Amino acid sequence: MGEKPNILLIMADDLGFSDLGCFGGEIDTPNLDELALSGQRFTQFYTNAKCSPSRAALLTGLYAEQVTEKADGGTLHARNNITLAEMLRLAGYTTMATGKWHLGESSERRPIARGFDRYWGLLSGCSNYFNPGDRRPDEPEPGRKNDNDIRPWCDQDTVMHPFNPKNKNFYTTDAITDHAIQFLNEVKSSEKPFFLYIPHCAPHFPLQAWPEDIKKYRERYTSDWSDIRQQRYLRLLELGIIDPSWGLPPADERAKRSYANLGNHAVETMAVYAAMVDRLDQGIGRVLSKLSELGKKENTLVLFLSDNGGCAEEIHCTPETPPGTVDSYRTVGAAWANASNTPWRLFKDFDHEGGISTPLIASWPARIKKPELIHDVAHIIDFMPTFAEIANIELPSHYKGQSLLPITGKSLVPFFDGEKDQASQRELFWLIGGAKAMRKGKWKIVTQGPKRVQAGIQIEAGHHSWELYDMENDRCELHNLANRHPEIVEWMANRWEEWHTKCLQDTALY
Ligand SMILES: [Ca+2]
Repeated sequence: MGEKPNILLIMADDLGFSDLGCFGGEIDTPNLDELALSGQRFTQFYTNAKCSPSRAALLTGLYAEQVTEKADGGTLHARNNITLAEMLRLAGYTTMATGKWHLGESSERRPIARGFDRYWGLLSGCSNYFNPGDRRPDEPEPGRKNDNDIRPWCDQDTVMHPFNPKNKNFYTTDAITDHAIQFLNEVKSSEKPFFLYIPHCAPHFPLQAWPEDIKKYRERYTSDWSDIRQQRYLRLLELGIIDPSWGLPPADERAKRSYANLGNHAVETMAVYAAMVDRLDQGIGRVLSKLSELGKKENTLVLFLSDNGGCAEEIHCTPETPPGTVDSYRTVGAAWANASNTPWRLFKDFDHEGGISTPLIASWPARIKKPELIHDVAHIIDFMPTFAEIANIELPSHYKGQSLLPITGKSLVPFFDGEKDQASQRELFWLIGGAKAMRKGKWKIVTQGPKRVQAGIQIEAGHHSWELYDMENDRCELHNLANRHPEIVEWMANRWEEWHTKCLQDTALY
């Protein structure tokens, strides 16, 4: 291999499986579509079901349960793991990040302490897009999740709390894009390869977007969520991303209720969501243009994914104010999220396919020569071995005097080179707030967990037991085979328990 490639890793937040044009969506995403058509689209790429666990797994190559304080979120421990940035720094890379961190706010857990040379962004989970800070003169109070709920931002290692942007035209997605371009300019003459991680906040709630972007979409969403879902399903089939034998699951039971609750804000809600995705794509276009302008496009691996599936939470803190503006704080809700996650069942916070399936795009002109769909199973823990391989470095067993947990992910490089791994029997595991899953080969066991409220959704007691699905023939999880194959369920459930016990041992030191 020649010079080490640059790595540009872009992650959306709460983007559904079929929101992009190149994954069947009706939202305008020309820049990501072009990237996809010149590279690879992975159709069975898995994340965790929620923001923090996905970020922990992405950055460490380990399951979130091995490296975080609690399984459903929290912070990334510094003791048993190395981050992508720390590893790539050892391999001679300049390491930069801009966007949402969400892995801890204390000094030893912030990006600069975890291997990044440069950082600017939001430390916590979400924030007002137009004004993350204090109310500005001549403007209404910014919409917030709770009163006085102002989130911490960070510039290098200086925490900004509150962060009061000086620019009156501040918009989070644009600001992240601007910082990404600034960071690229800083390395334009450098001999060193770079790693630039851009974890965008969009389209995570609150629903806020520029009026000119929203305007494009009002007409498009005069069709309701179920029509949009049907249209997406047909395009996914046409694109060859899904199998016609899987069918389209019935509409989620929460969706009709959610759509009715949106009332006369129903169209505006999805128009704003689409505008957020549109702006995200525009920003990615600007970053990719900069990469070309600097003559670095050819030998840069660009990856794009979402951290989890579309979000069904019904948080409408400003029920009278339509979504979109600085003073609103609303979510897209279960109806549009059901469309967003077409064709899968369920949502963010669930380990069914709607929570953990992401579109993944990989482009690397110098190495990925054949544009194609990759139907093999891969997982967010695979970035660590992938990046180590292309950076030509052995994964260390120790770092800063601590021994590191062994990596169980698999490099994606063979896929980039056109190899197939259809017969893979690798085991993958999930746990989120009571929901559990395991995948091995074609089999997947999954539960919604014990009776409780998850992501604002009531989980009934009947969902406690394991379901079993044949993912080759039923990836939409419509035909539970648990009663037909109890021995498979039992074997996999035991494997899940062994995995979980091992995770608890891995974190027992904390
Ligand atoms: Ca997320």
